[in-house]
Formats: sequence, C-alpha cells, structure tokens
Amino acid sequence: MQESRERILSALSEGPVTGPELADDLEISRAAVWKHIEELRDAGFEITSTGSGYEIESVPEFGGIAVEFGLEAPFEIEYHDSIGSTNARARGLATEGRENVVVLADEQTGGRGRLDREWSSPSGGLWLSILLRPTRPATHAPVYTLAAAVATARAVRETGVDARIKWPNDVLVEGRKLSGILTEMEGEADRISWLVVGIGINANVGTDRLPDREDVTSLQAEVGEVDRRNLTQTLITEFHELVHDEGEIVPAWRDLSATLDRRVRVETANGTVEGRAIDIEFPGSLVIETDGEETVVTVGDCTHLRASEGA
Ligand code: BT5
Repeated sequence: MQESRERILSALSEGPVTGPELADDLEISRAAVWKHIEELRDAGFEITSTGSGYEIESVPEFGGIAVEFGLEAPFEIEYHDSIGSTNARARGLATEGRENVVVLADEQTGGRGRLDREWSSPSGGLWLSILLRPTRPATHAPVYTLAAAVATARAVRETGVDARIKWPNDVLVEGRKLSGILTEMEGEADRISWLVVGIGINANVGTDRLPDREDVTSLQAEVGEVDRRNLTQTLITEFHELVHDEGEIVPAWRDLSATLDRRVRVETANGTVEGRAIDIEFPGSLVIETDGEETVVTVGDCTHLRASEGA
C-alpha cells in the first residue's frame, strides 16, 4: 500500500482528525490528503467530515484496502473482483521480483488445485495467494502448506465450525472439504527463490455453486454468511505468526489433525500405501504404520478409510 494512504488510515483509526493535521503529520499537501480521502471513499470507506475532522463511519465488507485496514501483518493486498487464478498472478509478481504481497479475489475463473485439477471459485469465496521469499532450502517448502492449513483451520474455527486438517492440504468440517491449499515455488536445492501459498476457502457461497459432491461444504452452509474481511485478516496474521515461530507449526498441525490415528490410503508416485497414520514429521511428511512397518510419505493423495476398510 502507498505509505501515505497507510498512515492516513492509521491516523483515522484513532478517531477524527482534520485535513490540516493530516497534512502536517504526513508532510504532504492538503490537496494530497483530500485525494487520499476520495480514494478511500471510492474504495467503499464511509468517511464523514465534521468540525472535528475526518472520521471513518464504516469499512467496506471486502477488498484490498479494507483487508489492509487494521491488518497486523506486513503484507500488501492486491485485490481483484475477478481473476483467472490468484496463484498465477502471484507467480507473475514473483518474476517481477515482488514479495510479501497477498493476491486476493472475490472470484476466480481459472482456479487450480494440485496436478492442475480444477478448483471452483465462485464469487463470495475467499481465494488468495501469499507470495514470500523465504531464506530456506527448497526441501522445507511443505512446512508452508502445513502452516497455511493450521492458519486456515484456526481462522475458520473462529466462525464456529469444527474444522480439522486432512493431510496434506485440505481443511474439512465433519469430513467435508471446506478449503484447499496449493503451494508452488521456484528455487535451487539449497534456497527457495519464491514461494506462493494459495488458499481457497468456500466462504459465502452456497454448495449449489460448488462441485456436486457430498464431501464438499462452505461456511455459508455450515454457519451462514461470515465477515470475509475479518476472516482474511485472521488467516493472514495466523499464517505470518506461524512461519515466524516454526517450532509451533507441527504441534499445532497435530492438534488440529483429522488424519492422525486414522486408517488411510495414500496414492503416491511410487504406489499406494495403506495403514494407520501415526505421525507427521517436519517439514510435512506423513508416517504410516502397516503391519508394524513404518513408511514416510512426502507427497500424495490421501483417503481416510473407515476402520473396517482396506487391508
Ligand atoms: C486443492 O487441490 O485442494 C488446492 C486448491 C487451492 C485453491 C486455491 S484458491 C487460491 C489459489 N489460486 C488457485 O488457482 N488455487 C489456489 P486438490 O487437493 O488437488 O483438490 C482439487 C479437487 O477438489 C478437485 O479435483 C475437486 O474434486 C475438488 N474441488 C474443486 N473445487 C472445490 C471447492 N471449491 N471446494 C471443495 N472441493 C473442490
């Protein structure tokens, strides 16, 4: 966000402030202050102007500036009413050298899951991609998927749903998929160049606009309309805090897991592994026990089996 707009918002968040005071504090002209105020009004902020100064009466329901307003994490938000895919846009920004940007959209027309699967992203959902440049080896990338899953589960739990994480990248409510995560990166073996963590949450969308399957749900279906601005801010802040407190990620994931202690079938490039999921290991591998033998899987599609199913 432009620095002076950010400072205007921060000054306004503390109560009424006059144009001349803002101009003095920010060392910009009164005309520039007025331009920023008009820009905020255009973005949907209701700002009144009284004898005691400008005052924010209401913040828009959603959008880039609305999410940045009061966000306690150092990210710029690039908002689109509609876009092909926020991950594709974030990858584009990465090649321009950008970092610490969140691409956020109300609707995606070409949303993607893993292995280029389609991801339904109707208007009303929460579709975002976080672009980072971590100084870490490429092998650590899966920990960002874990952190995103924990952040997502924590954020949606605040709306009242009992969200749990299915390895490696789904957030479920009573076995139904509410959210999916797609992490993409580029780098050398010893260092990540950029990393894009894409998170999709079926927020204010009816299940009639989602894939026609029993095992899909939305926040609207579970608890009714939610405050997407607040949800987005909580999600980004949780994610930011987790990636800066790495020791917390795996334990937090264990606490919120729907997969541990379950019988699972995991399809990997090297075949199928079936057994009991007994643990998760840094940076994100699942440990499966089959007849007393342990197998560690790093990538794959996981199915939860009923106790009676499988070998
Ligand atoms: C995922 O893939 O779960 C990762 C989804 C990531 C989406 C976000 S949205 C923001 C960012 N921009 C993007 O373009 N992508 C990311 P996967 O585990 O492969 O699951 C995909 C499967 O989930 C599909 O094959 C469908 O069966 C199902 N599916 C599609 N849309 C869904 C939805 N909205 N909710 C639940 N399930 C869905």
